[in-house]
Amino acid sequence: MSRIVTVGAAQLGPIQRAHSRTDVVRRLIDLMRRARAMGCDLVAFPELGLTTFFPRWWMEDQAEVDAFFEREMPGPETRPLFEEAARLGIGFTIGYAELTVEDGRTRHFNTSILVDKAGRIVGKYRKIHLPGHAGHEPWRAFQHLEKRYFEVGNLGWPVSRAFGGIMGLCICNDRRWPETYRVMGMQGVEMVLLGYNTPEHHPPAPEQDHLAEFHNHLSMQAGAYQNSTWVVGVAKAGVEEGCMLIGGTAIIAPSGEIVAKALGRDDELIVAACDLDHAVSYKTTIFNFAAHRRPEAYGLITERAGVVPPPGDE
Ligand code: CDV
Repeated sequence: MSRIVTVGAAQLGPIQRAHSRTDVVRRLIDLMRRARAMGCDLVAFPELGLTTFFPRWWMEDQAEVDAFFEREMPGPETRPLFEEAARLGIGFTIGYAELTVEDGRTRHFNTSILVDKAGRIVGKYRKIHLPGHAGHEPWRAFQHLEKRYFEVGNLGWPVSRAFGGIMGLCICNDRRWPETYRVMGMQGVEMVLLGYNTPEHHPPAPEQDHLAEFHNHLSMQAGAYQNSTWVVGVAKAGVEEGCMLIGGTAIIAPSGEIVAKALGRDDELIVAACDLDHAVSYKTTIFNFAAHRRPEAYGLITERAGVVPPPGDE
């Protein structure tokens, strides 16, 4: 048996601050058309895929910050993307900064959506692992203020039944945390789609810089294998406003093997025919959760060992 979902991972080169949403949507549509011409059912775009990665700047004027956020999806500038997807009959995922009012309160999230072939939103995720810091740290070459500009996502990790399988979303830093994949793995996820903006330079620990691409793939390959799922990781890459972002966009099989990988750091489409049934072998043998996971023992082990949370982890 096979259930093929042909996926395009559409890496983006940099988006500078001067680039308008309309400029960016034009690039996205170009990649989407190329994906459709290559037989894709679905094309995945990166985290914050409509604007530059604005958390690199300290801003005090909330109106200036809010200009990077979408108040509706689709809105006037993004509707052409949805219309083109429906016209072509291709699904997509994209990340964006979401401004919404819930119970009378204005809220800001780092969000990703899954859109089906008819242009309907069928999945939504708000980033949970927000990296960086909340206060101004002028010693850094650039800021990473996700903790200032976004709230922790409040939707958990829901999965969607779409494209003939079970699809999940996460965003950038989430890919480094086993919990991300495991929560979706326990819901039977078969394909996790994620976007990232990862600076090559990590100001608090420059000794890790040369491993940035290795850690990117290590996290995604481990998440794929340990949860028997496809993982599609899509970069925004290249020199954006003076900050070098890694590339390494990859499509990873449930075996943990990379089946397609971007070569450069610009707009680049990679494609793979992903058989969702590849996951079945792992889900029913080595990673048969029902047969082999021992959640009752995990609690006991930490309790008996007197494990206390590390400093700063309360
Ligand atoms: N956008 C991100 O979440 N970036 C982080 C960086 C700051 C480490 C990442 O995990 O790639």
